[in-house]
Amino acid sequence: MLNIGRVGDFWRKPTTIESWAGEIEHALASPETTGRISNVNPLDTREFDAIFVGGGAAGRFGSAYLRAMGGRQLIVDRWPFLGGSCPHNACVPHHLFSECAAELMLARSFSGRFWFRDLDGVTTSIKEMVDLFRKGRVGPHAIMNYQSQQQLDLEFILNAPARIIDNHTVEVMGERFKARNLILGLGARGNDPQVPGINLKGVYNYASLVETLDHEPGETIVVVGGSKTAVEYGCFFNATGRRVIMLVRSKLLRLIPDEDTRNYTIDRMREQGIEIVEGAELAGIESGPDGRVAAVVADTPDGQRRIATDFVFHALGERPNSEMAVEALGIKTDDKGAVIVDDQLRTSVPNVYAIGDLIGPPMEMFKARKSGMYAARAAMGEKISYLPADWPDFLHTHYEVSWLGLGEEEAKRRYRNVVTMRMPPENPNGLDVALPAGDRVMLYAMLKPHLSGFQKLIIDGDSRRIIGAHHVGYGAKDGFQYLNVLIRQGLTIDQMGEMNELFLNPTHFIQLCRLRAGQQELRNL
Ligand code: FAD
Ligand code: NAP
Ligand code: COM
Repeated sequence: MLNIGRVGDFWRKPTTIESWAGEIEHALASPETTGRISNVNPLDTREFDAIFVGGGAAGRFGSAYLRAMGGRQLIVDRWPFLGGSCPHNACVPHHLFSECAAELMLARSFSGRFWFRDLDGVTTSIKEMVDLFRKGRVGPHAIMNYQSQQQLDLEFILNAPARIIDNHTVEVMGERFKARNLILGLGARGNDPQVPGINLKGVYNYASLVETLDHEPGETIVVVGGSKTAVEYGCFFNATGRRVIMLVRSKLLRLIPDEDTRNYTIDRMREQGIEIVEGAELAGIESGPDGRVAAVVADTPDGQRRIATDFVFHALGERPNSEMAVEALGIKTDDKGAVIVDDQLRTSVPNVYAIGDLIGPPMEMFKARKSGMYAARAAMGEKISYLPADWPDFLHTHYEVSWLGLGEEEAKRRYRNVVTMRMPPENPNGLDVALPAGDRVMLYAMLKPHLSGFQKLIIDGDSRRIIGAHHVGYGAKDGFQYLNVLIRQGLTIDQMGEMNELFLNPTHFIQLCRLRAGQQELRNL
C-alpha cells in the first residue's frame, strides 16, 4: 500500500484553494521540513501507465489527458505545486510586468492630463512589482494543485526531486516507483553569459529576478539579449522611468517576420527612450566596493563601451534540463541539450517520451501542453504524430505584438502577386493617421495617433488566400489563435469579408477585407 506523504496523505482529502495556498507557502519557505506532498491513491493496485517526471504545463496537461483516457499516471515534481515555471517565474510574471509597461506608457503619454497624475521625472518601483508577484503567485499555484487534485483526479508527489533509475523506474526521496512508460517534462533554464562578473549581486535573469531581487534598481539598467524575454523586461524597466540600454548580439527582434511590423515595434521602443545597441557583445561586468555590480563593459560596433549601472538583466535563451536523462539513460540530445524525439515524442530509449521545453524550440506553452497530451496518447497505445508547425506567435513590448504566417518580404519571394492591406495607410504622413483605432488605443488615436498601433494583412492576389497577418496594439492575440486555424484551412479575403465584426475591434481585418472583396483584381489598401 502506498502512503508516502508526510503525516496525512492528500488522496481524497477535502482541500480548498486556500488550504493549498497555505501548504505551498509553507513548503516554499521551508521545503525540507515540509517533506513530500503526496497525492497517491493507496487503494489502486494498477501499474502506472506513465510517470511524468516534471509537473509543468507539459507534465500536467499530459497527465490530465492520460487520466481522462482512463489511464493511471503519476507526476513527480521538485516544487510544491503543479504548473511549473509558467506560474512561478516565466509567463505569469512576464504578463504582469508587460501589463505594467502598457499601463505606464499610457500614464506617461497623458501625464498631467485628464485623470492622469503628473509622472514627469517620476520613477516607479520595480521591486514593489516583483514583491507583488512573489506574494501573489501562490494563488495560481494553489489553483493548479486544487484543480489537479479535486477536479482532474491526478496522482502526484510534489516538493520531491525525482531521480531516474531506468526506463521504467523513478526514485523519489528513497522510494522507487515503476511504470510502463516514463514521460520526461523537465523543462529548461536560462543560459548565463560566460563573462567575468556574471555572479555579482545585481545581475539577474528572469528566474533570479523574482526570487532574489533585494534592492531598488538605480537610474540605469543594462539588458543583454534581443528576443522576447529581453524586450519584455527591458520595456517594463523603461516604463518605470529608468534609462534602459539594450545590448543585442545581432539584430533586435529578428523573430518578427514582417519588416514594417518590426520597424514600427522598434521605433516605438526607441521613442519611449530605450537605447538599442545592435552588434554588441558583453565583455564583462565590474564589481563595486560593496561586491555589487558597478558597470558593464561591452564591445560595440563603435568600440568598447563602459556603462555605469547597479542592475543587469540578461536573457540569452534557454537550455533544456536534460542532464539527468543523459546520465541515467544515455538518452540522445542535440548540441543545445534538447532531447531528440520523433513525431511520436519517443526518445532514443524505449518506453521513454519527452515533452515541452525539454525537447527544444519552440519553447512555448502551446507546445508544452500539446506535446504532453500527444505523449499521453502515444503511451496509451495510440498512433499519433505531433510536430509543431504554423503556430501564431506574440511578444510584448509596451504593446502586444502578434503575428502568423508570412511577412511581406517572404511572401513576395514565394508568390508573384502579393497584395497587402495595412493601417495606418502607406502615405507620407502615415504615422499621423488615427488608424487603427481599436480597443485600448482610443486615447492615443485622439491625441497621439502615431501611438495607436500598426497592422497588416498579406494576401496571395491570385488565389485570394490570406497568407500572413501582423498586429501591434492590444487585444488581438486572442483572435490570432483562431485566425491561424482558418488560414491553414485556406481562408480567402472573400470569406473574411463575410464574417461579422464587432465594431470597434482590435484588428479591423474583417472590414478591411470587405472593403476590397468586390475587386476582381485585388489592389493594396
Ligand atoms: P516547466 O514548466 O519548466 O516544467 C518543468 C518541471 O520539471 C518544473 O516544474 C520543475 O520543477 C520540474 N523538475 C525539473 N527537474 C526535476 C527533478 N529532478 N525532479 C522533479 N521535478 C523536476 N510561453 C508562452 O506560450 N507564452 C508566454 O507568455 C510565455 N512567457 C514566458 C516568459 C518567460 C520569461 C519565459 C522564460 C518563458 C515564457 N514562455 C511563454 C515559455 C513557457 O514558460 C514554457 O514554454 C513552458 O512553461 C514550458 O513548460 P514545461 O512543462 O516544458 O517546463
Ligand atoms: P530566445 O528567443 O531564444 O532568444 C535569445 C536571445 O539571446 C537572442 O536575442 C540571441 O541573439 C541572444 N543570445 C543568445 N546567446 C547569446 C550570447 N551568447 N551572447 C549574446 N546574445 C545571445 O530566448 P528568450 O527571449 O530568452 O526566451 C526564452 C524562451 O522563452 C524562448 O523559447 C521564448 O520563445 C520563450 N518566451 C516566450 C514568450 C512569449 O511567448 N511571449 C516570452 C518570453 C519567452 P541572436 O538573435 O543573435 O541569436
Ligand atoms: C499555467 C500552468 S500557468 S498549466 O499549463 O495550467 O499547467
